[in-house]
Amino acid sequence: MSNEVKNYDDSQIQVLEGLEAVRKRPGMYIGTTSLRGLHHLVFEIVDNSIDEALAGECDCITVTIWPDNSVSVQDDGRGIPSGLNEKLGKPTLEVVYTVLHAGGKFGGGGYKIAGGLHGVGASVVNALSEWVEVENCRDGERYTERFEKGAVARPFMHEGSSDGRHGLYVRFKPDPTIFEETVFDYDILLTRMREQSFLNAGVKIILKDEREGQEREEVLHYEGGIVSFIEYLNNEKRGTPIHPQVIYMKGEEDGSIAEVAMQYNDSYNETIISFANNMATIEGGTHETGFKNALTKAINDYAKKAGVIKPDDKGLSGDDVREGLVAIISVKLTDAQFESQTKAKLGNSEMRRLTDKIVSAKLEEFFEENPAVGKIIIEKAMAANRAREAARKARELIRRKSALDSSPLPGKLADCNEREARLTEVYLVEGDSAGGSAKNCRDSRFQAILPLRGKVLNVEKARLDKVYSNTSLIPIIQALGCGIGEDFNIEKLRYGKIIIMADADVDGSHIRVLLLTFFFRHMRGLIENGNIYLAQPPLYKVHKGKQLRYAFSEEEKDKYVEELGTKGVESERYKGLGEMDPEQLWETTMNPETRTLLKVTVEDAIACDEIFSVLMGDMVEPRREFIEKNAKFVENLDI
Ligand code: 28F
Repeated sequence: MSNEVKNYDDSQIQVLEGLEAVRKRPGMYIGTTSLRGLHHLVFEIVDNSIDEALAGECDCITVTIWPDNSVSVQDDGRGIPSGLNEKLGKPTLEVVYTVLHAGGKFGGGGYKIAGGLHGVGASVVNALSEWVEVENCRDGERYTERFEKGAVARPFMHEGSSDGRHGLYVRFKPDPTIFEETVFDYDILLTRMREQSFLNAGVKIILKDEREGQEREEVLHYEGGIVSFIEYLNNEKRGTPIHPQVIYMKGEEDGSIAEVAMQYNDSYNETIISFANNMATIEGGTHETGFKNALTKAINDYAKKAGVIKPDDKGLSGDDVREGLVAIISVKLTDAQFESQTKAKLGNSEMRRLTDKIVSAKLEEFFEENPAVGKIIIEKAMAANRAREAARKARELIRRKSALDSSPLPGKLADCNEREARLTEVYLVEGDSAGGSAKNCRDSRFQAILPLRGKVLNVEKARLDKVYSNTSLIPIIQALGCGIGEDFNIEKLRYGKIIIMADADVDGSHIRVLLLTFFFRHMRGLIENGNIYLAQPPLYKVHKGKQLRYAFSEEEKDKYVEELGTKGVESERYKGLGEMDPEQLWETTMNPETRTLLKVTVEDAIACDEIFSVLMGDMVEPRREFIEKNAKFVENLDI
């Protein structure tokens, strides 16, 4: 430990305090220190290259995962100005990487439109990295600097000529004392890089994985921008487009830009994905509201003009006109205001007016110029309207029926005594035998059991009226008590936790996906509110004499076999929940003290949406390919 006294000047102290603040409360700067936060580091650095691309100065961005699980990002932009920052008397590069918020937005200058602003995130990434190496090629010269946990480790150096190269190269290794997980997931980076290349038409992003045995490379480059995004989403995985061209609209006002791309397919689901300044607004906001209002009005106006709807008819609802719709809304604006603390809902009211104005004008024009397509779209909305009418009648029938036998709860439900929802949980159990043993071992004070009858309907391919007349779904709808679709009201939910308990085999997985698809499509509020869980029954019983262990994975089984001393040890794979006696089922899967539950969260609507559309759509090919590609995701979700 060197004993020289470091006399920091006040700017060094400001730097160290700033970076210390980031290391103390990383969540304040990157959301979480989970896998999502780890990948957010890459997104922050890439955003700075995207800014350089938006300035028209960079054509290609290369992102590489290295064997030591460091990541490098390289662009061919101008490079960071090589002079000294006049205020601090330090190289601009060092200031961008060590002073919090050193960049345009906080230091004056442009505005944040691409999720980053030339270095806004760089100092945060630096603070949270074990080391960062920067190579800056600017005006034919090459400069380097190295940092460790945010502090300068090797000072700024002018290395000489850049041999004609220009741009910035940053390689960093996240600090394992901050991040629980430091192994990068190629697919998480791929999803976001693909999104960025759609949202910034013409920017080429190359993603490489150089790790042993999983070398991969993908070039993401779409001149078509969000039109290409629609083509990507509407490929065979979601259903077949019902009109050839993607409808594209764009408008600007007071420096704000709104872009919309949309296309209908033959499925019954709507996929609307919106962005503000290239960041996904999963909870929507004013830009989505403006789009939806204009869409519903434009289609009703056109249907009335075409005589398909009588002037005094009720008209088509928002759900009717959005059935089978895939749409991307991307807005770029200066002072973006977000409503929810997750920054996932846009609040600027001017964006409602802007998207409404653009979509109204452009759609009317489009229908005039493409009457055949207008007709197809109206016919689909009319069919959806008829199905909704049928669903309403079916729902009324159920209501009347349950009103008649005045027991709105399904016969099979073994309810619990506690009436306060947040203290209770209901197990949705596959099959009567497992349902029977679950009823025997549960704690009836707060645990309810609903055995599921037969196969749950695949709602991915069914309209609402089929859902209401499906004997396996109706008991679930009645037991939960909060309605579905337009009727959904989470205040009326009868249980705090809804726990899907199915076998750890293929059938069990299928039931899980069917139920998750149903909840995702018709009761998404339950997933967003964190009410849905997956029970984790053990895979193996490992025993030797009186000693008994339950293993929940292959690795755990091997570990227990090892632990009990291999000879005389037996391990049996549980085929189904029914094989377990009530005590074992209670101990391993239902006792809150000892069980493991997996909470299902809508981490990324696109990924989940894709999973349900692909897994549950009726196209076999993409389904198999998707499972192979995403097995680990599916495993993680334990589907
Ligand atoms: C791998 C990550 O960070 N690329 C960057 C630039 C370009 C400029 C810049 C960056 C000082 C404080 C504004 C060059 N010439 N890739 C990147 N490329 N930062 S970061 O300027 C930083 C200024 O904020 C740049 C003219 N204007 C801007």
